[in-house]
Amino acid sequence: MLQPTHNGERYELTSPTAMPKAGGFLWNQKMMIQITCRGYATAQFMQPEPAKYAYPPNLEAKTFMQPEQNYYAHHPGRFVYIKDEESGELFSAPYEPVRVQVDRFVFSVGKTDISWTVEHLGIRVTMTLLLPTNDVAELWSIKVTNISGRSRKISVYPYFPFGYMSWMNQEAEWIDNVGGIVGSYKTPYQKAEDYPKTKLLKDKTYFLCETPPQSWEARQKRFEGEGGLHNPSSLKGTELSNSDARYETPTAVVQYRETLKADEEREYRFLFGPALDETEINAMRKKYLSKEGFAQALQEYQAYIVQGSGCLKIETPDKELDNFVNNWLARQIFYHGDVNRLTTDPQTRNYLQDNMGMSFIKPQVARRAIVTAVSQQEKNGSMPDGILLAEGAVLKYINQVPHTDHCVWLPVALEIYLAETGDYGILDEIVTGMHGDTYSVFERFSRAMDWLLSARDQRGLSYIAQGDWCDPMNMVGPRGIGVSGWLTVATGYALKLWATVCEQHGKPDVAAHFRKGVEEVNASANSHLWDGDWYARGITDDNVTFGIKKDIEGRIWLNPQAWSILGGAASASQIEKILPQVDEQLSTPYGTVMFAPPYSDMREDVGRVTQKYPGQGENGSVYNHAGVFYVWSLYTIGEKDRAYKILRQMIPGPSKEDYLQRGQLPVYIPNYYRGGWKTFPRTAGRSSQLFNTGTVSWAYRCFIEGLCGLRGVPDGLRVNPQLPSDWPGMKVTRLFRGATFEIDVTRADVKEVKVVLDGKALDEPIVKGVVAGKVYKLAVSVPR
Ligand code: CEZ
Repeated sequence: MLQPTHNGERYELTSPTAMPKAGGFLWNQKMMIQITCRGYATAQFMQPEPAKYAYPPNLEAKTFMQPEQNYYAHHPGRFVYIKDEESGELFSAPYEPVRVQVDRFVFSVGKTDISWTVEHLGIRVTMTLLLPTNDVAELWSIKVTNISGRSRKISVYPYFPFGYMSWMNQEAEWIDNVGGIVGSYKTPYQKAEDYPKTKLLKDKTYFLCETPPQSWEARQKRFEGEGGLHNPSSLKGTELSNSDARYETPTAVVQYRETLKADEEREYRFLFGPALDETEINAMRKKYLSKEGFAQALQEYQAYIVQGSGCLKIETPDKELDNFVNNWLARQIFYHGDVNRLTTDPQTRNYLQDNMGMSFIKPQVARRAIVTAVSQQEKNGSMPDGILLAEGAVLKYINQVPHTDHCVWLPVALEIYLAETGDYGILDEIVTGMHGDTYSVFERFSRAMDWLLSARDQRGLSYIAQGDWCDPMNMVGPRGIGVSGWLTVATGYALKLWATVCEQHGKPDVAAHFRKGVEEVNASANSHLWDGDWYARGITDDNVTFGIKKDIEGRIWLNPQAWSILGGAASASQIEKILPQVDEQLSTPYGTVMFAPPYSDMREDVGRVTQKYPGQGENGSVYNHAGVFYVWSLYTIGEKDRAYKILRQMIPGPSKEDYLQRGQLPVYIPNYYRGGWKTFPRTAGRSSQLFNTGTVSWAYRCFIEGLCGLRGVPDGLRVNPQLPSDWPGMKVTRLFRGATFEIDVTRADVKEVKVVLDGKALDEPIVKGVVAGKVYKLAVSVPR
């Protein structure tokens, strides 16, 4: 049903019904498309705000990408109908809209293309989607082969619906001059002051055909007739009606009537995308719509994706794991770091974490992001809710809700960047901010840490305002009194990380100041938040502590536990109490849930998070971002079996049951899997299908610095693999500061990790004086 092919470069799913929402995604710096095995697609491009060029047939609110998004017959998608002209039989590829059980179905997700092979009625249809690297367009090739062994008469009808483009003005028609169907519309607006912004929007969607078709249809109603999408009336005739759409829902369908000898094939190419005007459409046609144009685009796109290959290759006893880590994880990080989730105002915490992963892939990108972020620091040292990336961008949606955690992510991101590069020079960079103040990066970090220290109540606990890492925790502290247990211990962690950097940078006084801060913060956490076996999640405006034993719902939360381990609030004996509680109360076969039990109803002193469906999103799902913080905290204390178990659970598979339950291909980590394992076993484990998640930078770090234990220190690479107990060994190739490390890890009768470099045993497990360009061969022994 589902297997890796081509050395794990692709995953192939052979059923359109087993995991109906399973899909793949492609992107470039200007656009993104997510497409399911059945042909439904969600595409967005930047102009510079996210926009669409194919719409659903009804009015759609503008919103961020939705979890577990629903698909329905008229959902935007890319399809081909095939009609047997002799028998009148009909089917469609990939599967929708006709939904005929075909003889063979292969949905094949690659890193640089997505394709389908569908066989039915003796006809093979191959559809392949490519993206260009620097333009917004979809490059489709559709190949039709007669595999019936006899001569055939068929019609091929690519169907690319445009949807309801605008309630103000929309039309579509075939335009000879461009060789395709063009939908034109006006992006709706109401305020006069918005008019100038709409003037240069790409209010045309084109569907261009390399080969001129026999007939076409641009009006959705005319295409469907009374037969509907499953059996469109217009496909009954010999030709389509060549109709236009005049303030009627536009569409794009064309017909190729073919006579095919046995084994004969036809290949068609199409270009689908948005444009400003006909000149632009023709320029796109000229550039791409040919065999050579497609080949060239693919080559460029492959070169683009290769830049995101990452710095780690592993060979472990778990082949499926190797596949994911070696082929797919870095790609997902590259997507995040290179395009910032296709938004012009990423949340500050997302921006910093997405970019911190780039430290492993393209460190200069991480560097630039850290500097960009601090250049938008407020005058009082705090960080804004979002980072503005385009001219004219404004803070939108969730970024208009005050969250108090954004400063925490600065040293978190910096730590990884410094470990990877050793580039302490970044700290001395002078940055004039958008509010007109000038400080070095070092000073800006210190100011941010001082702000964290200042944003605490008389007990020393951190105010939450309308949210912390948990966006929808919006009603704990709206009156400015409530505090976050997580943010308190996270402040401890941030200060601790920063103090270490201060020491490394030769600033012992500043370090001492922040070390004292760490002690204070951790002491406050222990006096007010420790509940006997774990830490509370917070204290509300009305002084009610929650996330504690006496709560029936939201009793124990993962984040305060993970971060108290990281920040040092939790002592060894407290950790000994916490870990079994997490095992017992939070672990499920699909990962560790963010808290339990989920809330069944609104709790007005906690907020919107409690209104989400139990086990969905932040209301107690296996929220992988929270899970991966915990995994990293476990690696920092040598809890290798617990850590690995949860890390592995973030990846779908490899058993068939697991794939079916999660419903997702192992080509990315989603933001959550449903929780509620005890109450709703039927839906537990189901993937959100959302590949935007801060999880991946941390997950990569957990593999590199945790499992493989290959972590940068100022003077080199420290080696401390943390294999799960049942692994005999592993092989690793790690790129680090321009050098290549080839590492063979085996078990031996040693008390601690022993490293032999090019035949010579090292005194301590650190390879120093790393020379770029050099290959280091390490034999590493770990205790049995
Ligand atoms: O967004 C993420 C945020 O991007 O939720 C995380 C948060 O740390 C990330 O910065 C945890 O709250 O508003 C909502 O209710 C949404 O659920 C968002 O909070 C959530 C979505 O997953 C975004 O796709």
